[in-house]
Amino acid sequence: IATGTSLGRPRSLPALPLVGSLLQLAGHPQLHLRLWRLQGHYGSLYALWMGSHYVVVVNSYRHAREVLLKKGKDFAGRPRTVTTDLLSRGGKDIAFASYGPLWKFQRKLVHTALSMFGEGSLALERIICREAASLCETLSAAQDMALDMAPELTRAVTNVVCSLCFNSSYRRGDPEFEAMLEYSQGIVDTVAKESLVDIFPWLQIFPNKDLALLKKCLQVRDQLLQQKFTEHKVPAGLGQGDAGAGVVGTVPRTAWLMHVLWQEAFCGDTAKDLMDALLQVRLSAENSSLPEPGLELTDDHLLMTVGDIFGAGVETTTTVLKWAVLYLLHYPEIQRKIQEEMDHKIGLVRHPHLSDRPLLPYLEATISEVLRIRPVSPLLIPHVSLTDTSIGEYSIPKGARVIINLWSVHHDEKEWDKPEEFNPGRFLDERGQHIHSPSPSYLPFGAGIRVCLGKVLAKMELFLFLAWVLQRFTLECPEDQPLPSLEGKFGVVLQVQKFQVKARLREAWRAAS
Ligand code: HEM
Ligand code: PLO
Repeated sequence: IATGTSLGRPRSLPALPLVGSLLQLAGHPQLHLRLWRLQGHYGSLYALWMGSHYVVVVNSYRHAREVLLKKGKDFAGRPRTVTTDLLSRGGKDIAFASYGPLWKFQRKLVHTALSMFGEGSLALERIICREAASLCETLSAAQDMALDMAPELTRAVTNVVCSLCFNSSYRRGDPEFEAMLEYSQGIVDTVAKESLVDIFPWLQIFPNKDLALLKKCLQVRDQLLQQKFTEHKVPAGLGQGDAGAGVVGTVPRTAWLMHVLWQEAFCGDTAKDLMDALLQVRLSAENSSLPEPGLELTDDHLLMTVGDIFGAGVETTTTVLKWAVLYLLHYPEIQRKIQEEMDHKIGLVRHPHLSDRPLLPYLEATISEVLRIRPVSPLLIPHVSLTDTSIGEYSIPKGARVIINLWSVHHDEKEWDKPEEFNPGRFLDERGQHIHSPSPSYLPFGAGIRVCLGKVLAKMELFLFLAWVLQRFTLECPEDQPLPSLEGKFGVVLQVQKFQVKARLREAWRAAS
């Protein structure tokens, strides 16, 4: 025990040999809710066994903060599971890779690329607005008809990450886009479900429907990624400059590589997108006289990294947009309030810009409330302790899997007034002006060294897409249909059940145009 004192272990659910605590969890498809309710009996921090894996479940903000922020490095590992290993070719991506120099390097590269390509830049705003305009066109064309907005929202969001990763985009009905929709759904349905294969890897030898579907979907995804990769392979000669040859000795290696990335990929104007940038960094690293041992980016690393950004970029933001639309159908008065704020602050003559964010606190508060009440990633991605350590007054052994139950953190009655109530106003000050969280128990993007890499991008998209749509349309539930369910479907993201919407052009917009 790291602390040197004799701390005890967290209370554990009963566990049987081989199956562990599976009996308490089996038959509960909504794992986040099951783990939330188990607090009643075991307290907010408890342990359980998934097969032979020791798992600690954290349900309070105080402990989540300790794991993610105070002892972030102790808990920066990721478990290896059968499904995520298939998805990431054995952890060669960012999200499912364990802590190590290569993971750090990949994360840093993507972070730099995202901040240089887009975040806060006009280029990215232009891309998002282009897609928002196209989304509004589609909604206009479907005037007053009941429409499943999901594929349209997905296409808009996909085109933003597609522009960012591959400098390309999809038209409506593009067969490649349809294939992507299908494989991505298959992956979301099967990956990281703590399914039986992940608990008992030896079950792989038996036929397993989920695993077969995952493998089929991954084949389609890999083909698509490979094709983009081949198209981007840097033509011979490009990026082979002598940048950095004299720098190596004086600057730490990683910093040197970042310098090369900066110089060649971004300032040199040769990298059009993330794929280009990653390829160029690798080329520069290979051409340096001293290749960094342990920092060798293979084709698989590049492919899986882009796959992560593409997958995360699409599934998370689209899911939040779907939740936002669903809540607006349930709370028309909140939708009206957002529209009044927009009419008042922006009007109907011009389109919303990113710089309007401070002018629209009620819209921002609504987005914050959607992220609280239906967290996209209700159990984050499991963390793993890299050393013997502790949480609160309990000792945690090296190798423990730590699940942060974000659902519990966002629905804690001690922190939130009526947590199941959808109330954007809770994020505003008394004058309804400033956006602030009334409780620190709010971590929609995680925190610390594993914090979401796409937070800034996601917030830009959520704001612009919702602002564009709500300036023009009122979203309603079709008259002949009941209000769709607000219950999520647990998985690697908390999914929304299919529903239809009627997008009615606003009278005010019609009159103004
Ligand atoms: C990780 C939330 C959008 C890329 C995460 C995590 C959460 C999260 C909770 C896990 C943190 C942890 O395990 O401790 C969200 C939400 C989003 C969103 C709520 C949208 C509203 C995006 C976008 C991208 C992205 C647009 C890509 C551009 C990633 C990556 C990781 C991650 C690469 C893994 C980080 C690591 O393990 O080091 N995100 N995310 N996310 N997110 Fe996001
Ligand atoms: C979504 C389906 C894609 O086809 C593959 C993919 C890659 C990265 C994953 C993402 C999926 C789901 C959401 C994840 C993301 C990495 C970070 C993000 C898990 C499986 C979150 C919310 O943590």
